[in-house]
Amino acid sequence: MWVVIGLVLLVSSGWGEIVNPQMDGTFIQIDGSVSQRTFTQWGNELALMRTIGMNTVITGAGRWGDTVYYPSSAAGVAETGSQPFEKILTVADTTGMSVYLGLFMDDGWWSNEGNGTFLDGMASKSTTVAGELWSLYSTHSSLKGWYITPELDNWTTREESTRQTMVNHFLRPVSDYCHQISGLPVAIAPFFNSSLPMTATNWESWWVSTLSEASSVDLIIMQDGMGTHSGNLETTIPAYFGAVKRACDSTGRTLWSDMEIFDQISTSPFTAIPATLSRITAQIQYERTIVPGLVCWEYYYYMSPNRGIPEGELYSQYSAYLYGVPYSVKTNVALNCTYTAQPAVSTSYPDTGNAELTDGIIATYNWAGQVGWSNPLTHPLITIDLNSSRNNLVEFWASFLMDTSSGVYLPEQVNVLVSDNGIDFTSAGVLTAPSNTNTQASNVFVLSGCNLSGRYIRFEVTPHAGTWLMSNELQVYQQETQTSVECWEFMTE
Ligand SMILES: [Ca+2]
Ligand SMILES: [Ca+2]
Repeated sequence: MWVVIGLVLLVSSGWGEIVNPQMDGTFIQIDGSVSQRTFTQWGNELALMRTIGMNTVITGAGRWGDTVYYPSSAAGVAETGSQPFEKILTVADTTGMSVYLGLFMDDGWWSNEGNGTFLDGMASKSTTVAGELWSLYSTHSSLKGWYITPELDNWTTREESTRQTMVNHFLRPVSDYCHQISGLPVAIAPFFNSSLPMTATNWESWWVSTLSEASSVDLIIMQDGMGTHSGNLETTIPAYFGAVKRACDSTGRTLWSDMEIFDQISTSPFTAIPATLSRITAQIQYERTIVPGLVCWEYYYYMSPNRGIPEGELYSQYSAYLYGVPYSVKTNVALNCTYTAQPAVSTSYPDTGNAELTDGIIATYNWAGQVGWSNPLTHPLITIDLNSSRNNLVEFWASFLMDTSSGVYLPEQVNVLVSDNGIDFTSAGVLTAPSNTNTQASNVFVLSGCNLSGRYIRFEVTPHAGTWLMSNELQVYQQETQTSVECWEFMTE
């Protein structure tokens, strides 16, 4: 059993009422591209979030380094974007959502957590951001709190003197200032790494000291580490969440989870894909037994239908789970399957391990992840062996890099053919190019609405004449219909 308290709202939609445990909101990263979104786009995005029961948005930093995402009069900063905070707050006012605004981040944080002078500078910039955001946006009814963006962990400030320097020169002055100007709650989002030697027990007393001294920090939103694979629902999450929960309880603070809904594929560059629905429902059902609030990291990048096809697929599955309606699960049955390619791939952009086209990674503007053909005069044929005959094949994806400034163009046409014996192929159809193509990005061609069977799947690509053709992923989806919602074993214990 779990008890759902705090943030949860029931939201009506065409599907009735939410009947299963949910996430309450999300962080929203603010970066160069997200900051450009229009008022209409934010309206659509927040409406989609409300449909899946989200009522809380926590934005990324208003200032990162010298880049600001709102009109600032601070010296030496450059504003980018089209005032995302103003747009998010305005939409949230009308939809009854709560917004926490992120303050300031500097990449130097990671090497200066015990440097009082550096931290004084970060505190000064953070309070300037808070003051400016308050004077710009305090009239918005949806503005409900602050998010101090730099992250704390169970290692960097483990020494008592370093911890005190961080509290005295940064955490306490910034949180006190936010309380003083607004009276609104202040949040932070720490993480743990169980491979580091500071144990959960020692971290508990670290938090008791820190929260006792930084009395204006109200809300701890702890990263669950499930996406980066440092979190585990049976070991590390009970240990570290339990420790911080006890510290919060004894100091009168609130603990929420920062629930990771991605699955990290590689470290450098950081690459991640949306997590599976079954993992996400397991996180929700277990973490709800510990904390009253779940916000995810993060909705737009991993779950928004406006972001891309895999993200939209997770949104659809999650919606069906929430409302308890039957839904279809589509599985990429080409994942890690072997394939052949003709003509041979360019040695300049090789196919490392002969595996890049089915490794599950849609490599956006990552040259190493591409499989390239230079001006191929014959149409490349890539034939995937699914290992056995599969039925209910409903969707085919082919992802291509476009970078016109480097002579990399999207194909003219992509066909799919299927075969049971690898010799006789039948045409299955033509993939549809994306309606909005993006240069210096991957673009996914899709053929959907099929119902095919076969063991060998061939993609026949007609390149744009005289240019580079670069593919990074081919996927084949098999559909199964589920008739009941996910039910995880923790629920019945
Ligand atoms: Ca790939
Ligand atoms: Ca490659």
